[in-house]
Amino acid sequence: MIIIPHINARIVSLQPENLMIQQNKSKPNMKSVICNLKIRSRFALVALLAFVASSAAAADLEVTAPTNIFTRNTISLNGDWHYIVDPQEIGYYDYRMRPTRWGFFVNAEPKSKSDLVEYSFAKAETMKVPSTWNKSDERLFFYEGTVWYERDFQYEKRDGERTLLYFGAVSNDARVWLNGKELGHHIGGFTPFCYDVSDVIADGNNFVVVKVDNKRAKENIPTNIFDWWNYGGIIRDVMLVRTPNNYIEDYVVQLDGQNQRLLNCFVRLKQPQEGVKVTLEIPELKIKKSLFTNSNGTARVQIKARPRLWSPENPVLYKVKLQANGETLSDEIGFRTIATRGHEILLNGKPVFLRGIAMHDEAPFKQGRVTTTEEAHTLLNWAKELGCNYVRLAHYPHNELTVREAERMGLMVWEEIPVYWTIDWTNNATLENAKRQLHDMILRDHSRANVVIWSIANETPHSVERDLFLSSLAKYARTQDSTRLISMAMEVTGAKNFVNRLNDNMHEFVDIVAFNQYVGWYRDVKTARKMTWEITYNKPVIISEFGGGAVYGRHGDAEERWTEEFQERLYEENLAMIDRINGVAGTSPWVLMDFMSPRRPLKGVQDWFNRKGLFSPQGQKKKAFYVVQDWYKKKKSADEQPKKK
Ligand code: GCB
Repeated sequence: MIIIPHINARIVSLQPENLMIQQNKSKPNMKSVICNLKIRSRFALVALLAFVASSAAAADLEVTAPTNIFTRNTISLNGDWHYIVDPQEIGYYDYRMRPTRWGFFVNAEPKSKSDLVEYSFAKAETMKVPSTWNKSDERLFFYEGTVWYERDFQYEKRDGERTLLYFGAVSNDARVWLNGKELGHHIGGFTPFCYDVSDVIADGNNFVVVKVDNKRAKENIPTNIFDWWNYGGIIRDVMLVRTPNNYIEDYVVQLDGQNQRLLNCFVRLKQPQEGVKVTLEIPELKIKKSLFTNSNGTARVQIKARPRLWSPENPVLYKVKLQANGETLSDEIGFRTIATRGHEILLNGKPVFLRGIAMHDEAPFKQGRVTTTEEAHTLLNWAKELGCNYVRLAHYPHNELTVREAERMGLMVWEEIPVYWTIDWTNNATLENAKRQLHDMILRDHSRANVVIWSIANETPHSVERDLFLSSLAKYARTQDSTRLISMAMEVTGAKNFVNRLNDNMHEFVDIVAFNQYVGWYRDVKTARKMTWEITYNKPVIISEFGGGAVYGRHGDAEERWTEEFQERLYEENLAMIDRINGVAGTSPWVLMDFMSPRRPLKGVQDWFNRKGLFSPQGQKKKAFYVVQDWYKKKKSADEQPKKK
């Protein structure tokens, strides 16, 4: 705020008429305010600028996004939103690059025929939300910058309720205003966020404005470089949520890790209110319990039960009902345990080989992000056809719909945050950003039985700073969820005489050592037969990536890059090699479907696609698909054989 009292008084007294009028004007803002107010002294000018800048800062109304959004009392705000492309951010900064009070979030319209307003949401084109702008407007295919979104809606306010405004994900940086009031600023393009708008939303007409920015930056998570398309936009669902005044913000109902006849249940209310009755029902297990919250607003209980266990062969889910303060939440929850023993991964106490495939959150046939269960189902069904019991959701949190669909289909899941390649390891804000993404991913999905691994990073260059950053993330992940396995995709170091070593200080912080290797693609395939592997850690090993590119329908001999035959041989050689690596408990070849990447410009071959898919973007199977499918058949029958203890 302004520090000089007499200036302050003057400006405040001027505010109602003069400043309000100016709200309608975009470009001339500071210049014309200054003329209108006839402020001549430099001192007064500085003070006015300070006032404007400070008033642009908003109270942060962000609240934790409640878990299981789909069961809540929601009103969808998906659909047509107006949008304005703003490469110079004129809707946010004035012509001196200071945040302006009269930005696009005001949603101005001229009040008289002489008024100058140089934008109009009402006249702007519309785009479907959720979507990516790169695939919705061909002019924005390569665009990295700011796009403004606006939508009007009607709302009926009810007494005794709260209203939340929920975003499934906005890539990558979002500022949100409701009826001209800034609600907050959210960074991180793949996790949900939410505002309590109870005091901002109006009974009747409302408008919401979102400034979305997908510019890359060194200190971001992900950072400046990454091998996938930098899709921008409101990429997941937008909803209003009606809740009781004090609602269930989070809950977990899961099988005890040590005792398969015990369920651990935890409920947390939004506010720390004591003595609130919470009812928990699992009708099929004949469970009906009343719990009462403590002074933290949380309740915990252990319940004896003998549920059938969730597994890929039998992905049984139980209907679970929770009630508190007049609100009923329903979920479908699976019960299972996940653990490791030496080199083995144990699902429900039994060793299991993770027959996986890595995949991006990219929609089949049309690209852009996955926005529907149907799209998720198509991709996951391809994974099932391949013989998978597991998918690696690389390299950032995918749509919640995908995780849920995978659970119904019996696919275990590795979830990951985009700590990818050359992160700004010494930047504290970067670490906080990574933690926040990890936190929000875990909070969103910790009731899903199929999520077995939280991954904290991918292919990061070794250094002391990186070790500090990643170990801090690993420890943090355990404080958020002690029941799942922690991993990360490491790299192997090649040595003389075809020896490969996995040598990573992070081994002690993870439960599973996973690594990516590209013998046959970035390294010569003919050497695969000679390779030996030294992995000395007594932990299960997952080969989190291997593979190579082929254009679907391009044929030739196995020596010719980009042919299906080349990729097919690469897989044959790799799988034979992997069979000789000690301790391998799972694989996720790279990758299910060709995906878009700006690092893949080769014309006539890549055309902006990373071609390492076993499927083309149109869902056609390349020859290598069948090689992996055969191998997984063998792995499956080996798993089904009785094991010697
Ligand atoms: C990797 C990365 C993955 C890339 C892949 C490739 O190691 O983890 O994101 O897309 O290699 O195709 O080079």
